[in-house]
Amino acid sequence: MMKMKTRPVEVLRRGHMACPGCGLSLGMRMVLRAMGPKMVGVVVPSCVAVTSGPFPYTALGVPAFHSAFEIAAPTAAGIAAALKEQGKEDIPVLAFAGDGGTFDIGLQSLSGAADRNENFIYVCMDNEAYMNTGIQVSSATPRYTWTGTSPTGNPRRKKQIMEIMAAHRMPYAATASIAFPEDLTRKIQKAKAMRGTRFIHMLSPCTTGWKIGEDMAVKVAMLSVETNVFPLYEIENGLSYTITYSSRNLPVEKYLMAQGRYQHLQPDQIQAIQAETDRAWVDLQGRAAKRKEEL
Ligand SMILES: Cc1ncc(C[n+]2csc(CCOP(=O)(O)OP(=O)(O)O)c2C)c(N)n1
Ligand SMILES: [Mg+2]
Repeated sequence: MMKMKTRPVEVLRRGHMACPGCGLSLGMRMVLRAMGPKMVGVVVPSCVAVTSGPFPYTALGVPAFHSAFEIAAPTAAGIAAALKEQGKEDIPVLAFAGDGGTFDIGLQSLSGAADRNENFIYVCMDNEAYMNTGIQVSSATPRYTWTGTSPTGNPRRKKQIMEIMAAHRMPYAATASIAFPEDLTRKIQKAKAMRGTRFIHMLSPCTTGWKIGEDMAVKVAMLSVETNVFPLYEIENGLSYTITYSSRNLPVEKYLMAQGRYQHLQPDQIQAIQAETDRAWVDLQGRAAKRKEEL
């Protein structure tokens, strides 16, 4: 008998409203596929909401609540509490928000929810700027990056959101990439099997804001990992670090020069980004090694 391959259930439907080649919508699709159709979603103003589509249409094949920009986390916490009250604790709640909605305007409400260890999964789709409003700097925008409000390059450094989340000593926090779907799927499934506040940080290449071709989102995401600009790792209980993919340690220039938003960089700026990336990578390896020593 011919072996039939079972196709995964696609929770993000066809005909969504994202730009062609959007890395964020691909990430949403992978996350939702890993979650499966039995869940409740939360979206807030961002490209996540654009992808989901305007009322009365939706590309999300699950019930979802479109909340306000600054309250993705408490909205998810409230829905989880209501489901518990109804005896439906087997239905997970997952919130999507952008980097602006997470690193900036939603940070205090996310921190409060994580401090209370509310029961939801939070996925930050980080495209490193306020994209759907026209490419403005956020605190997730890396140093020297071109955006509409940093035309000569962002003078500030990227906020270290994983360190902030780890400081809450929450059950689970992980980075994930659309270029590593198996790692991403495993992390979502692991998070789904846990309880309490779980945080996923996903770098989401944006064709428009990063000035890359429609066929480049996955390649650029892959280069972010292989250059250690965006390492793949997870943190359990805020303390136990595990690197989940050994990168090829490629020079950061390969990642930077693949994108229009970095074409203005001078050699000394590329060197500074390389040095900072190296320092962060050594620091991360140290944290992961410390964990092994302790076990
Ligand atoms: C309180 C509030 N302020 C501002 C806005 C306008 N607004 C909607 S989406 C958005 C940008 C969102 O940026 P980000 O969270 O990074 O998501 P992205 O669009 O990049 O996916 C802004 C400023 C809003 N909806 N609500
Ligand atoms: Mg953004």
